[in-house]
Amino acid sequence: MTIGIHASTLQRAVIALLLALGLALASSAAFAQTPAEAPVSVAADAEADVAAEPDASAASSGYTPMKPTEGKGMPVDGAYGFQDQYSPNGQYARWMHDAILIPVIFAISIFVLFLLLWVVARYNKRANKVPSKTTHNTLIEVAWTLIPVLVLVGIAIPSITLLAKQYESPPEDAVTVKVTGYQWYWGYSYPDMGVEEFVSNMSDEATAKANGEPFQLAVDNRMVVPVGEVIRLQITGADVIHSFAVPSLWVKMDAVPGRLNERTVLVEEPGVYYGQCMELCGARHGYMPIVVEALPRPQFDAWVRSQGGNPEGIVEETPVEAVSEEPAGEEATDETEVADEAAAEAPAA
Ligand SMILES: [Cu+2]
Repeated sequence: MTIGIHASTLQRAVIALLLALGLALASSAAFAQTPAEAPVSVAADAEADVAAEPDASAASSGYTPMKPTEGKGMPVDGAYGFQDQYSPNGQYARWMHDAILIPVIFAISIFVLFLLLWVVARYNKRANKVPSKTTHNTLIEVAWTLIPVLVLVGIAIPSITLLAKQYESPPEDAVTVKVTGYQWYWGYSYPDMGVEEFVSNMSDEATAKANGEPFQLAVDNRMVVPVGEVIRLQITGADVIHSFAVPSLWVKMDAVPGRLNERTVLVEEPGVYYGQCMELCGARHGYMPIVVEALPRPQFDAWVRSQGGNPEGIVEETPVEAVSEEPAGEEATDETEVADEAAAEAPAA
């Protein structure tokens, strides 16, 4: 009788353990999968439309918006976990998640489950008529203090490394992009290259489809960056707090009014990368997507010129004497204002 009960308890324990193992294996298999090469029929259909689309300014400037690659830089149906990463920080973060965090979590969960089942099976009233009076065991106490500490240190090292990488100062020649969140669209400007702020709004469904882009992620004017170069993102908000986030580039930074938050990003491959505002910012929060288009340097330069900027950097302001001849206009720069103030103060002295 006792043996019968014992056996069935063990049987249940083994089944539970097998189920847990099955679950663990299933999810690690899912993590290992890369998004399958989805059919590109949508993109292919749209290619002809876009090629036929007349775009005089693009043609003359040498810049044509790049076609997105299906499944790259965008969410994939039925997928979970991180999107494929196209920046060094993103790849490091994904490696940390897949190779460290997930195995540690599963190992600990399985171990604790095993201990629980073992206690249930071995130390119940029927199996263990005379309970032990043990209260202390130095070896076990040292082990269950030290081992968790070591596990946490093992996680903390790559975690703090990742944190530090994300906040590394950009090199001096980094391309600066100022990103401003508005209710409910984004504005981008390239102050060092003289590209004035332009506004980026969500495309309507017909336009997005025609361009082979995912609806509600496509925009009319993209943020264009050079590939393989460090980009200095200066992010702020104009009205409320927004959050600039592109999952496949491992970028997420709050856009706070009155603050200039900085993040760097380096895109390793040319491509079109989609993101969204990730701070609840009002009624149309869900409709202010972000599109980052990474281009090789020559195409990027062509895009900068098409926006009226100079990829070599803007020429320094004209000397003060040349400026002081002109009456202070509405578009007076800081320097002319300073010059005017100096001129006004001079006779009084
Ligand atoms: Cu927003």
